[in-house]
Amino acid sequence: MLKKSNEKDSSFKVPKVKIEVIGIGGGGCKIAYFLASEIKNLKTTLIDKDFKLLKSFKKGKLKKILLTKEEHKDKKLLEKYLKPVDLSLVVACLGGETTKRYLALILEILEKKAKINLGIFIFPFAFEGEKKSLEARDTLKKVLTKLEGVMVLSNQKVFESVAKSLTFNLALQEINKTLAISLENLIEVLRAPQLINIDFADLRELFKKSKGNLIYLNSISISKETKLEEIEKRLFQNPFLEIKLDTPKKILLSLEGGPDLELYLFEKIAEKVYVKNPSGRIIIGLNQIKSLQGKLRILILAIGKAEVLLDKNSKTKYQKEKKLRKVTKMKRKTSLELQKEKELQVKKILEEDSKWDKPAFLESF
Ligand SMILES: Nc1nc2c(ncn2[C@@H]2O[C@H](COP(=O)(O)OP(=O)(O)OP(=O)(O)O)[C@@H](O)[C@H]2O)c(=O)[nH]1
Ligand SMILES: [Mg+2]
Repeated sequence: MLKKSNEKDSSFKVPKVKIEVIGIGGGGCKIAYFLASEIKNLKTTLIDKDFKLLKSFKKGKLKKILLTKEEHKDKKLLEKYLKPVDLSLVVACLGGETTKRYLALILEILEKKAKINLGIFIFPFAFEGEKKSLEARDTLKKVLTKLEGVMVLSNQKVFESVAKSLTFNLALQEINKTLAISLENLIEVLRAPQLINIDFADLRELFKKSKGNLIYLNSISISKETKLEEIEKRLFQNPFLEIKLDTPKKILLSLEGGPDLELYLFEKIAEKVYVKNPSGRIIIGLNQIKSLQGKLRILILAIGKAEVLLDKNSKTKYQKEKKLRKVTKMKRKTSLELQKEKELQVKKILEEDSKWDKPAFLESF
């Protein structure tokens, strides 16, 4: 019989992984604070220049770093207060000023302090303007090689997928929630012992000697009766990711179910993931959790090249949409003109025909 993961077993201890979430700027701090409230025992550091905002975060054990806006002072402050960890999750909104000014510096310090640095970056809304979009892309390019991996989410996509009646704040909370679900699952998998274990060493193996990887992260909880095609669709369809991963280089897959879970289902799901990456490496974790009776919880962390982000010629989505709007406008204008031309032609024919008794358009019948 399989051993239950939540049973205490002193002979099977996983070394404690030191994980810290670091929020930068207003948006980054808000998201990091939310993650800290959702995920147990998560070290949290909030970095911003806005004293009032930092003060508003009250619950839990938080480290707050108030930037002075004097770069040399801030560098010292950050070097002093950012402590060594195994995994740092750096959250920032790429459209923010603080992020633009400080992200690179913070990552340079973190490169020396954390074994793995993962960036969780939010792209601005399209309505914030093309300039913001381009700036966000520039910031991303500047910092990409300082991180092992980056996950890029899009505020714009939230708007496309939530109910129109939702208030602005609630809509933003949706993205924060989706993010928290995936990260919570990842952190749990790294921390808790499993039947087939995924641990921090596997994460290191995933990012071994390579920086600037693009991350696809998703976690789903579903009934084990769900059709395989539906599971696959949901697993590979995180609606908020700005950039999709086409051909993953390496995949980490964690499958968890209740004591009633049949092994063949695990095999079938793993197979679906395997075909996405037949020549690459897949690390699989397996676990049984009593509370997951009748359910499945699947986590996927895939990494691939982030070249798409660095391509100078690739236009931002906003630019593309703008171009599309122009083309549509042109087409509309042309079809209107055509309509007018047609009407004029018909009028002409009718005028011609009025000279005769029978209208021309009846002749074809
Ligand atoms: N997903 C999400 N995005 C947010 C949230 N709060 C703000 N943003 C986004 O953050 C971006 C602005 O960046 P901020 O981090 O607030 O700005 P900043 O870095 O503090 O710099 P300043 O502009 O000087 O305040 C915009 O694109 C917002 O849409 C949030 O709670 N969730
Ligand atoms: Mg701010």
